[in-house]
Amino acid sequence: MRSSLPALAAALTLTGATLAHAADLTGTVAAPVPKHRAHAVVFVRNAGLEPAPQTTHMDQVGLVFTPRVVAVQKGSTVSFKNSDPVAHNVYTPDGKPYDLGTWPKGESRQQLFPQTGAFRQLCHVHDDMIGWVVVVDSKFFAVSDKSGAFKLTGLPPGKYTLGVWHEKLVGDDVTVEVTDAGAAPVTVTLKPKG
Ligand SMILES: [Cu+2]
Repeated sequence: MRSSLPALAAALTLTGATLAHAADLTGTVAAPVPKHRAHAVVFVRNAGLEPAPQTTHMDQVGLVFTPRVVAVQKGSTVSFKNSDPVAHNVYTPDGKPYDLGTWPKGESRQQLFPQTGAFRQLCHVHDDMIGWVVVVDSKFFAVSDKSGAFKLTGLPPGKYTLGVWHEKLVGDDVTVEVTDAGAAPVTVTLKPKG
């Protein structure tokens, strides 16, 4: 083991050098009512980077879409799982509407999201269930937690415009700068629509 330590140290140094120019941007979403700090999607509007679509998961647990809001990059897939002992359905009336059908516990169905926008996810079996898939044209995005905190990871140095989406509120764009030294925490303020 001892002989491998220099190699390990070299590898760590290399990793550090590779990541030195990217920074994490932390921030907080502020809202007039504390409960609305959560589930805001904060995203970089102008990163200008290669797309990197992924598969993201949304579950149905205890008759609730969990998480309530998922954000994905345009071209990504969302896998909808049913974890309840009752059948659930997933459909949206938004954008190009779809209905994925109804399926039992333990099964999943996938949907591709090729267009940007905010798409409600609803269930024909349970009228009060609602979740959101928010599709952004960006590789840098985050959903705020209960306290309003969010983190955009791995931003290269540069000036960026942050946009925000919330199911009930709106917010102005915020300009931020990431330098080799990192980025100052940012506050994104939500306000009532109109
Ligand atoms: Cu349901």
